[in-house]
Amino acid sequence: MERSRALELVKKQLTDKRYMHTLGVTETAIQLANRYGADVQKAELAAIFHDYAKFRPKEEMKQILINEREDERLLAFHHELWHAPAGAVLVHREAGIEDKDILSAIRWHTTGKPGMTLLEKIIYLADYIEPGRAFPVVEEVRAIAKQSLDAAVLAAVKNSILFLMSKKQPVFPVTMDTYNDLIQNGDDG
Ligand code: DGI
Ligand code: FE
Ligand code: FE
Repeated sequence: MERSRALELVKKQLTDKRYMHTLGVTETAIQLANRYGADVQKAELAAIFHDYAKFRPKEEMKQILINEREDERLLAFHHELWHAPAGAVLVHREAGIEDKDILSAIRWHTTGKPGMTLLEKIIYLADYIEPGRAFPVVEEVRAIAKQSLDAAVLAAVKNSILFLMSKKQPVFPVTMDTYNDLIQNGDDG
């Protein structure tokens, strides 16, 4: 799909602020794909569509997770986690994206997963460090991203978990699994 067509489809789904975030993730994902040798067109499309389901009604997302037999543990966790797997389903269904690599990068962009592919890592990280992000550790993670993709993904996962813990929020098991996998199997663990 053409970039312009993808952006047109996504813009209708998002607020202006979230659309700006999407443009930031897209530019960052393209840079990371170039730096780390990923498919640039897949990175671009996955980034454009990554938050496609962000503003879908909770009930709609819940039904999708049930009908598509997604991880049932999600239902006991915050609905913020639902837009990633629901997004993969809806981007396939409504935008006609069939590429498994792209859909998988969308599906895992919030929690990560053990054994992430290059494209999954790029979308996860681009979401965290795009230019619109302004939390305290983001500069540090941006700097690491210039040196090592795995080290930067690990820093992003670690800081996400620390942030959730500092707010007394539960951490989804897959987020912890992602952290453990990177620590035990990553190049920089
Ligand atoms: O959609 P974005 O805001 O661009 O970013 P995202 O998809 O990475 O994260 C969406 C939200 O999900 C964010 O507010 C933090 C939350 N989140 C991420 N991992 C976990 C989580 N919430 C819980 N409870 N547990 C997690 O493991
Ligand atoms: Fe998201
Ligand atoms: Fe996002």
